[in-house]
Amino acid sequence: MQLDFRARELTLKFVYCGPSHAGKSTNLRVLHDRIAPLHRSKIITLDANDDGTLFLDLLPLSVKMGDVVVRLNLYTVPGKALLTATRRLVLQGVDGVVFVADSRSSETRSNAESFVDLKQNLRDSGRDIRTLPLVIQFNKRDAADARPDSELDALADRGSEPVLRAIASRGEGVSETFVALLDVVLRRLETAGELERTLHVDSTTALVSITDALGLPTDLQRACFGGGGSRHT
Ligand SMILES: Nc1nc2c(ncn2[C@@H]2O[C@H](COP(=O)(O)OP(=O)(O)OP(=O)(O)O)[C@@H](O)[C@H]2O)c(=O)[nH]1
Ligand SMILES: [Mg+2]
Repeated sequence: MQLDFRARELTLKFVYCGPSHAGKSTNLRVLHDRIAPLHRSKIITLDANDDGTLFLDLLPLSVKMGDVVVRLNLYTVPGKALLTATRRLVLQGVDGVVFVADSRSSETRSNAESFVDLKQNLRDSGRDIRTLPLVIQFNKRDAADARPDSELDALADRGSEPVLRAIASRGEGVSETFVALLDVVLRRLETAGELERTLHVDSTTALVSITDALGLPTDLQRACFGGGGSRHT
C-alpha cells in the first residue's frame, strides 16, 4: 500500500501470478474491456510475443472515494519458469495476489511448480504467502481435460482463501476473481486500521463503492468453489 497524503492518493498493487499460458494477460484484457474509460487507463504491456508475456502487463484503475483517489494497479508476471527474477521484481510491494491456475489435468504439475516459485519469490523479499491476501482462480474450465469440480471443491474447502472458476477467454469469472481479491485486501486493511485512517470507512462500504464505480458484480457465489473463503459464499 502506498499512501500519498498530500495528493490524497491511496495506491494498491495486485499481481496476477501462475504458470505460462494459464490466462493472466487474458484476465487483464477482459477487465480493461469491461471497465469504463473514466476509471482505467490503457494496458501497458512490456515485452510480449506470440508465446506470452516476457516482462509484465499493467492495468491501472482509479476510483474517487470522498476526497481520496484510490488507485488499483493490476500487474501480470510472465509465467515462463526461467523468468523468475522478473517475477520477483514485479512482486515487490504487492498487496494481493491472484494465482491463475490452469484447470487442465496436464498442467497440474506446472501449477504446483509456479506456486512454489511464487512462495519462494515472496520469501526472498521478506514476505510470507500465508499472510498475504490471496485468491486462486482455476481458469480454462472449458478445457476437455479440466479437473472435475468435486476435486476443486475439496481443495477450496481445505484452504482459507477464495477459489474461483473462470473461462477468461469468454470473460467468465474474471470480474468475480478481481472483486474477491479486492474484498480480501480491503478486509486486511480494515483489520490493520489502515482503512479507517485513509478512507474513513469500513471494508464493506469501500468494497461496494469501488465495485459500483467500476461496474463490477459483488455476488461471487456462483463463481466460487467450495463452501468457504469469502464472506460472499
Ligand atoms: N480454452 C481456453 N483458453 C484460454 C482461456 N483463457 C485464456 N485462454 C487462452 O490461453 C492462451 C494464453 O493466455 P494468456 O492470457 O496469454 O496467458 P498468460 O498466463 O498471460 O501467459 P504468460 O504471459 O506466458 O505467462 C491464449 O491463447 C488465451 O486466449 C480459457 O478460459 N479457456
Ligand atoms: Mg501473459
